[in-house]
Amino acid sequence: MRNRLIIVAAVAGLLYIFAAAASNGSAAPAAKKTVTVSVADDYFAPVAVKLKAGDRVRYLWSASNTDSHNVHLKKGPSGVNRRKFRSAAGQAGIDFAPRFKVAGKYHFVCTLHTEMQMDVVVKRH
Ligand SMILES: [Cu+2]
Repeated sequence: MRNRLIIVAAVAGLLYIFAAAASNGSAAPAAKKTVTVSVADDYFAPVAVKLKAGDRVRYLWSASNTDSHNVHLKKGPSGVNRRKFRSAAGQAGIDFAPRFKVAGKYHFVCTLHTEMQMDVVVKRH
């Protein structure tokens, strides 16, 4: 009886190990994701976003804005072209969805409202 229990436990353990190996070995690369950040009067939401390299942020200007806003990269990882992380300014209807290829910390501001700040942290895969 005790032997049977040991065998059952051993088989369960092996199955667990095989399942773990299969999920690690054959897993497709994680799908790229897009995180939406609201650009509103006068704040970003959320103010902290975590991504993996290759993901995007879609900045979505709130339809109820009465102020004009922009999104400008103030500080980013070395080697990143800051001009690619600069939106136009406006109240609404702006399309800005940069992709983050380089790992590191990105600090964004609205240059029209210095209290509007947010961070994107990008990790390597
Ligand atoms: Cu603003």
